[in-house]
Amino acid sequence: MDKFIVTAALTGAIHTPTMSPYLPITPDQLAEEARRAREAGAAVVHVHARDPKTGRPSSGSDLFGEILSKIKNKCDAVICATTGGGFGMSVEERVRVVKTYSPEMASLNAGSLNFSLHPVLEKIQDFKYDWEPQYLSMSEDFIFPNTFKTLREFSSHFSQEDTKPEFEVYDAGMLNNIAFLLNRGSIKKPIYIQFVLGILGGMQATIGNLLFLHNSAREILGTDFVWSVCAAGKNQFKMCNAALLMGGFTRVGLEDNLYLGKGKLAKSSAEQVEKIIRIAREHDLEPATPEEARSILNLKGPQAVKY
Ligand code: KMH
Ligand code: ZN
Repeated sequence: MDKFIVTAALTGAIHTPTMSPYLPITPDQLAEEARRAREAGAAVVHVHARDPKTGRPSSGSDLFGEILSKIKNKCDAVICATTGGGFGMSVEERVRVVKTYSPEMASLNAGSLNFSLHPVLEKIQDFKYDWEPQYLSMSEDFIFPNTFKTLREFSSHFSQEDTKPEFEVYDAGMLNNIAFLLNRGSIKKPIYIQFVLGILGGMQATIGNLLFLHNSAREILGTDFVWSVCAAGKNQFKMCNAALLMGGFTRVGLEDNLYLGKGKLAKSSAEQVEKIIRIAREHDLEPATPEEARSILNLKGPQAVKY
């Protein structure tokens, strides 16, 4: 049986509490959601921190440490911590989780882009918290900064901690950035790429775009990479299905998509994990365990983290 890695992105920093009552906020909720996603077949959980009282994306280091250790105590999934953080966080705030807690893996956004969610304000008027409309509205004027200086500095912190970068690639130019970092010796092969589609500011979540990005990656990186697809919004499962047929891995979770199907809110990321595994088994594909994912991704192991 071929094995594929399922990542569950539990909460993120783009959806806000009013959008779904199922969005996990507190460290205990995140640890429970990680356990459920692992039980459903996810090998990796991708996590952000949120203020436990208001659900606002947070760069609080102690908070992130509490989340990481609670997840580690509840399940053996690989933890991929975000260095993307939330709208408006400084690069120092974003990368602190790697320097402080030395996770096995963390996201490394491979370039800058407009990254907005402001149109959602046309659909929701009453918010639970004042910060929500302000946060969403500021995203109209937000550029997600990942300059070459940031890429160099982040790569250096990742290699110092032996933290595996999951390169978030939103468009083809970012593949060139990865090649640049390889040529400079800032990073080393094999590369792990998360193709991120469907974000307002990035490429649309279409099969044509995924094929284009995959072919571009092959041209630039040869075959020394493994990859996954993260599609935000309603095309999440279509794109994950395409990735399965292309030999890629899949990312689901409420960070990227709040729904299980048309008009039906997902009650947990675990429900989405179950759905993509059901689809995969129709193609005779089995989900990798966390240990298998560690070997596929050359991770240092949970004993080497600092949380
Ligand atoms: N929110 C996803 C679209 C990160 O956390 O560094 C991209 C992401 C980036 O997960
Ligand atoms: Zn994220």
